[in-house]
Amino acid sequence: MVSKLSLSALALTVFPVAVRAHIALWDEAMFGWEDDPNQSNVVTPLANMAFNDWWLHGPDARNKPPKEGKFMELPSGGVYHGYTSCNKQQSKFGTIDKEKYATIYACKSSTDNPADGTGAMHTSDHWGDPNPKDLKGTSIAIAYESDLSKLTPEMFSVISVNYTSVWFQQTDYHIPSDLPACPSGGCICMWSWVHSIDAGSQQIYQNGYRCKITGASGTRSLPAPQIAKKCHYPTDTTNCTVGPKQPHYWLQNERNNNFQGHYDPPFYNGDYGFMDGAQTDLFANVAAVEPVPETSTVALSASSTAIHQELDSPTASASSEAAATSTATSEIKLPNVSAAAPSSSNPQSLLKHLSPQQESQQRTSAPAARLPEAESADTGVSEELSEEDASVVRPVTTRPSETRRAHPETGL
Ligand SMILES: [Cu+2]
Repeated sequence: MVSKLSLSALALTVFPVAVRAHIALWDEAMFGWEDDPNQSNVVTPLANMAFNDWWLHGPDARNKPPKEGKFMELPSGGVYHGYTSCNKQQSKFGTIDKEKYATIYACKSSTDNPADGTGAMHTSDHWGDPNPKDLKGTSIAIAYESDLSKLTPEMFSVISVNYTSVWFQQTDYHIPSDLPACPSGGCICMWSWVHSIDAGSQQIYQNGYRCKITGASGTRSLPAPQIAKKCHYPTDTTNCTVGPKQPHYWLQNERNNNFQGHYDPPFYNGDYGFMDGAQTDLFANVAAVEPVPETSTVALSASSTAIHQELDSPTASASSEAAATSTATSEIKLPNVSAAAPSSSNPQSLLKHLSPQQESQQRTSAPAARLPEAESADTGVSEELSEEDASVVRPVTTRPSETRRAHPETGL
């Protein structure tokens, strides 16, 4: 009896929380959204589950698609203002002011003890702390697929991370500016959270949403996302996965992509190469072979015209800027320029006039030599220059094939 009591007391000391309180990102475009303003069924954590049960929060959620026309709207280059809370009432969708404005934090206390609130947020930090240290971050990931039945976990790329969440009820997610538009039926997005080991059971949180990128101006498709490897961004990026990274699928019975132990959870922070805010490395592996890093159509047209100009007349580079300026407003698109280049001036024959040394200089400095590589970059054919340039951009290159770790049991 005595030992039972002291065990309970110990348990209360370690986990001062009703472990029932959990969190979701509330948005009407959520799979599983219900009209009930007290909804809290989609906040439950996921651990040790079959794939069908954890994937996008299970069949109950997946079978309740958002209403027609509802999208989580992610503004290109802007900020998505999310609501992360224990209960829908404690968000902008709440109908009872006492609940809605109970606290600025993600969860209100269910007792007189304020620690019950922070406990529900699975952190050892306390309300009012201006510098919380035990928050491990949440993420928004995107898949360019409208059809849920065609969707797989491997299609999701994390595009935004907030290191200091879950903490406040209102959580901002900065959206990259180089994302392409979604198909007409929208994309599917995912909110994910893996919390500190200091306050509660080990688990992941995951919800799905129909979403779209508003004001999208990106023209390139996202490269295939890779598994996020453990590393030390930004102090030592040697082992970091660069480019789009998949969310963490962890601690389930099936389809994990991370096999860290129970007490070494994968987080959405620098421990796995994620930046705080918009993920700006999405095209890092292809940017080196693209002629223009800018996303605007005008800039793209201007520069590719400049390249074209140099191809036609290698000595006329001084005038290329003027040429670019004068044609900047025309709607010349890169594919057109690329297609026209070989017929009017073959870049390969241009290179033949150069000595090997000149050629290597040309290849690393002049846009003329990059054009053919840029063309093939779209089809993933280019090998030579992409390797060279990738090593210039980031000293340690991780080739996609090396980032996958086989499942220890299935070998897949
Ligand atoms: Cu919880």
